[in-house]
Amino acid sequence: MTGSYFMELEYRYGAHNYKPIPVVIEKGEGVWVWDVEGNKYLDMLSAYSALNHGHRHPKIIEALRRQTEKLTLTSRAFYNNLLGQFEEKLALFSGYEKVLPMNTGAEAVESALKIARKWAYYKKGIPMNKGNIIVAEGNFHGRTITIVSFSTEEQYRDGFGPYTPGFKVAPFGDSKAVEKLIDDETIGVLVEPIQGEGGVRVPPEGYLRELREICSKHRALLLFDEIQTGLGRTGKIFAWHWEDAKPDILILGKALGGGVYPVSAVLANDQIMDVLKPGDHGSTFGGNPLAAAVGIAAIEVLENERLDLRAFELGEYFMKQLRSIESDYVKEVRGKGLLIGVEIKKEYGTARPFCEKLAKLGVLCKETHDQVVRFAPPLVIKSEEIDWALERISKVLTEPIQVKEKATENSQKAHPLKG
Ligand code: IF1
Repeated sequence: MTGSYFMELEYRYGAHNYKPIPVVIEKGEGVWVWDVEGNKYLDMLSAYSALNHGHRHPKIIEALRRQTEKLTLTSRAFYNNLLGQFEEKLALFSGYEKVLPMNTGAEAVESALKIARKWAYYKKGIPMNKGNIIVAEGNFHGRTITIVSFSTEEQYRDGFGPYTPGFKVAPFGDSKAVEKLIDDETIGVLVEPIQGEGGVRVPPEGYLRELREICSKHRALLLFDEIQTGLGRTGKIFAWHWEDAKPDILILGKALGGGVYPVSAVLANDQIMDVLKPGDHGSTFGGNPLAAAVGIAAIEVLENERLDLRAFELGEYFMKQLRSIESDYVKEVRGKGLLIGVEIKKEYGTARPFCEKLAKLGVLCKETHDQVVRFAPPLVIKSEEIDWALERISKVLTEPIQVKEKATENSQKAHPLKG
């Protein structure tokens, strides 16, 4: 069966909310994946950092397999013997007293917002239901109605109102603008330490630390969404370590599931987390024994293989090599650790054709925000494999291109196999 069969099938029966790069993957191992026609690719997207451990890491697969032979789901109506072990592991590893286990990133963000709001009304004394939370322009925290309510990206909001009130937006990277927005009803500040979807935007140095100071000064909560930046990706276990700016509430997801299972969590200390009482919040699948087994293994692998250090060292190397490519098309190379964006100058069209060409040469990556090619390989990648990718990236960034006029037709509706 060729790839087009499976693409047609998805197109026929699936909602058209994506326009994937036309590669149909059927097998993955480590940093490599294979398509249905047997072609091999280096995965430089890693499911947006959910595959920090690489595809099917043996220790994680083993933990998953072993747990499937004993118990997979109980719901939180009962205890299971794995959950407490996972919570202990994650709490000690992250430096927080309490863990709230959820499944997806958006759910964890929603949960964090609920906790922050409840803390503000019951502990800080903000008048009930009057609080506001400050977020950053260009944010991406998920797709629920509340989360898209404070997105600044029109497409993510359009048609999904009415929107949830209670959010204010400050420019990303500008701590003074945040402080100006703080008033007596401010609950807290929610940001990504580096904006992923926003185009791999690294804030000016000091931003995270200044936000920490501002929040402490005004008794507002600092919330970091480290769903994408956490667990080694930026060259530190958490991106907040770069500036020693510990948030009051830390939100994790993606790689917490070791690339095999959705596992997310909210972390906070007792005095914040204890606003949740039995019945206030929950999830059928959150904290299930399979998720807990996988989560423990994911953290163990991260620690044992020092994936944070790998990201640090290889990220420096990769970024240096990318910067040394003499390309007319590149406006900027930026990032931290192995979260790297290559911005393409507007006059050379969007980043998409570069990603498509790279896919043809065996390097999988994905554009973000039209102009940026994002490289975020699994953290288990070796320097030879980075060199293998660099050869191809260098070719695509230096060979002549045809600049196409921007299509006027709505790209979301275009057939994936045509055009
Ligand atoms: C898609 C983007 C990345 C996230 C941060 C929360 C979530 C995400 C910082 C929600 C999710 C994903 C979602 C995925 C593509 C991807 C993405 F391009 F859309 F923005 F990574 F950059 N916070 N990001 O990055 O987590 O509920 O999805 O588990 O197609 O929407 P989720």
